[in-house]
Amino acid sequence: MRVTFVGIGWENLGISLLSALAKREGHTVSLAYSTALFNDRYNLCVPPLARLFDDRKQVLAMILSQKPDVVAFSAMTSTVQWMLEIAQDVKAANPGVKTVFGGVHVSAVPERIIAFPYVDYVCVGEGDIAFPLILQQIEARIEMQPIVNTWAKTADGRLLKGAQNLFIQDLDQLPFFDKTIWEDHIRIADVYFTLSSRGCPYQCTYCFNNYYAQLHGATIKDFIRQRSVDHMMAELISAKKAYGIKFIDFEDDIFIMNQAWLEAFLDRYKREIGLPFHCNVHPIFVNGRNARLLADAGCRFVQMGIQSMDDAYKRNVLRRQDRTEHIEKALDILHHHCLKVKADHMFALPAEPLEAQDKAMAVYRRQTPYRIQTFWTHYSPGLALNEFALQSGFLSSEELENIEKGLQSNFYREGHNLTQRRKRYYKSYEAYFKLLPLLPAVLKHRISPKAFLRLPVWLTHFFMLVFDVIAGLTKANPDHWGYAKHYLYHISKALGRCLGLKVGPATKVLVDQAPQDTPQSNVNPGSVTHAVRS
Ligand code: B12
Ligand code: SF4
Repeated sequence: MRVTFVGIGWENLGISLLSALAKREGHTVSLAYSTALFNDRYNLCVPPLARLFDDRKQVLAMILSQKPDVVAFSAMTSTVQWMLEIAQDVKAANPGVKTVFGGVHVSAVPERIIAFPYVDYVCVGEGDIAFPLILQQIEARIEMQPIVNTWAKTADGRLLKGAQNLFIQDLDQLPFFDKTIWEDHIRIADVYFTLSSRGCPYQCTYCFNNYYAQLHGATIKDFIRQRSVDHMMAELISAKKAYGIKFIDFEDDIFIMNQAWLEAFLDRYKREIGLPFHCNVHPIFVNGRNARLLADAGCRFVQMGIQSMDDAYKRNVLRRQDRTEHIEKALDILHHHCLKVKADHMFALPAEPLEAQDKAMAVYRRQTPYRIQTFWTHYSPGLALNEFALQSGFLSSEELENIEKGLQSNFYREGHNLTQRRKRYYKSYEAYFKLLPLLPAVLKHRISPKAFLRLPVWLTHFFMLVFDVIAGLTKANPDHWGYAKHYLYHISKALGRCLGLKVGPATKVLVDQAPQDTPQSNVNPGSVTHAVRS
């Protein structure tokens, strides 16, 4: 059967994995990809340029030209609206095609997504077992039976809800991520995305783990899973050969969660891979030993969530377990081991005292991360933070309903329902936090956010972008360079297309060996170890 995944903006590891699983079952997989230039739902949103490079029509034409039996979408809140529109167009052009939706947004509000007439299946939670079964059912054209983790519409309009599986426990039974489908579009060698684990021990109220962990009725112990060192290493060795990768980005929520695993992995990684890499850490898990081992194995950059420096707010509203003392200690240790820290910081959190920004400034001045990555609070479905925001008047139920339906997705560089005064206040701190890493020590106390308060918001925003780009590029983070090269590649490809010139694929394959070849690729979906919640 022919399956087309629809990708937007960046590589999506959920798609990569489901593609490998579909291929394992003998299906033909292709990808229809939107560059979403200048509206990538990630960093850049410049509407006039986004309109200029809009490739929606091409994506639709690409999907239809592949004559798929199934079109599959992996949706975040930032992308679901666009995907629903594409699904509608696909169905209008070819009503026989089945559309399947999954991903974090869909898992939070399956009832909203299945309600759209052009959506046939939604996957709630993990799709590793469900997706191959959905394909099997569509292919066999048999009478529809409920499928685990899946809601489906029957021909006569009934809704069939499958049982919610417990989380798949043995990640080694899964194939490697299928990177081959991205080769035309993503510069895989620049930054190789991967994951060793799933799950997080915490449930911060603004994070998807907050509801995802409870989806399958599992305990936290069942939720946190990790691939074996062998399985992880086999993927990296294969990818290094196939693509000549230069830098690895481990996107695990907390890469350093399991000290024993980390030590065994880093020992082999250092000897057999030896490439610089990036990973996510958590202040509570940082210690002298793991920081030293990370640095020794080639880790150059770590990303650490800080979000707010108001301890009481953080504990009571965000339910984050770390305190300022953990953060200061972690920054000390990481800097001592020359690990460059990218700190995640949130603005416009509902009812957070304004002084939280001054507390953060004091810490950032003392222990300046190489980059402070700022996020403006947005509300996505399923979060416990939404309840708080509703009760405290920062969010209306009408807005939440629109967000859940994918009709309103505020971008992450704006705030939600902010007064101009508040917006200006946050913007001035944002610009200052972007500037801090560039300032010599003597100027850190001399310049303050007040310097930006007098400027119009748009100018402060412009300065902030400039500081951010300078910090990213001068600190030689492959992440930044990778992002810049990604844009350059796609802009030249678009221009080339206008001029009738052909631009080659984004990734050069060195060895014709698909990195999704897994040591144990003959597991069928029905036999994967799992338990069904009654
Ligand atoms: C890697 C990552 C990124 C990467 C790659 C993004 C991408 N396109 O995949 C980068 C750094 C680019 C990124 C950027 C952003 N990210 Co991000 N990211 C992640 C992260 C850490 C891992 C995602 C992942 O690969 N998981 C592993 C795969 C295997 O799991 P999965 O995707 O969930 O897929 C499984 C199931 O969901 C299901 N499934 C998924 N899709 C489908 C489709 C079908 C048809 C079916 C049947 C099943 C199915 O089956 C899969 C296998 O079990 C997650 C947090 C997390 N731990 O998941 C955040 C996360 C997805 N990101 C998030 C956000 C908000 C963003 C940004 C908007 C933030 C920002 N401004 O920077 C941007 C948006 C970028 C974009 N346009 O896509 C949020 C999304 C919340 C939401 N409700 O939408 C998350 C959940 C983080 C969080 N703390 O809440 N991100
Ligand atoms: S620690 Fe990070 S990944 Fe874990 S729940 Fe909190 S925000 Fe999410």
